[in-house]
Amino acid sequence: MAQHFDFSIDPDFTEDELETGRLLFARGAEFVIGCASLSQLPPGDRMEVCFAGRSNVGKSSLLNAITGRKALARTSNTPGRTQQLNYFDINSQLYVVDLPGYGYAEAPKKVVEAWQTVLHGYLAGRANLRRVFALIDGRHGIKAVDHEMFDALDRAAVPFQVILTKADKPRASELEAAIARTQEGLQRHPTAFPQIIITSSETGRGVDKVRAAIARLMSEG
Ligand SMILES: Nc1nc2c(ncn2[C@@H]2O[C@H](COP(=O)(O)OP(=O)(O)OP(=O)(O)O)[C@@H](O)[C@H]2O)c(=O)[nH]1
Ligand SMILES: [Mg+2]
Repeated sequence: MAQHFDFSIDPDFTEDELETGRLLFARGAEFVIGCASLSQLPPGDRMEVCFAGRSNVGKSSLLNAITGRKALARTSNTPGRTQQLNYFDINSQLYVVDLPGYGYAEAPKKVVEAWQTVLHGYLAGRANLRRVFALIDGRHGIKAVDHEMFDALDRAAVPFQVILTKADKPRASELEAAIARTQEGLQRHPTAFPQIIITSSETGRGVDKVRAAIARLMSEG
């Protein structure tokens, strides 16, 4: 019998946890290195989380939002712009990694294949990677390429948590539908974390919860 998972929306954090999250990122972030290959990764001497998702889903924008820095990570209207694993250091305690987007149809096949190798090698092999934040566009919900990525995470037993992005764009009813489809789609992924965070880098919605979720992970050691 298939197991049934409940995916709750917008986890509750205490005031203390939200404050801890705010403080964690209050001193901003520093760009460390952009890695084009696995041999360039910095030593895994601290906790690490990463932002993964389709091209243009809003990974770099969310990183800028949680660090309160408008142009820390480069954002772009041109999909596929982030071509490296971009490492950001938070207080010498934590790495947040901005990953290159996947599923960009117009990228040359060779480029796509090379990236998949790097990406999958990273996701499966990075011992200090505690959680992947899997960003999904709040207008569309999970697509086939996202399922492929989630399957890879399931196989590598890397826990991931879904963050819906661009929540300012869809109408309320469209957002509700995308949430429902996402909850449904996650049923088949045993390594999905059972809480979904709804965000907008434009309005700031949910940004405090992303910070608190990362701070909670750190407090869990
Ligand atoms: N309305 C709205 N637009 C957003 C939001 N987040 C990102 N965008 C826009 O979406 C586009 C892509 O954002 P990025 O943050 O560069 O997306 P990305 O996932 O890093 O893209 P790649 O690095 O190419 O994979 C930019 O034009 C952003 O301004 C949001 O919350 N609301
Ligand atoms: Mg980017």
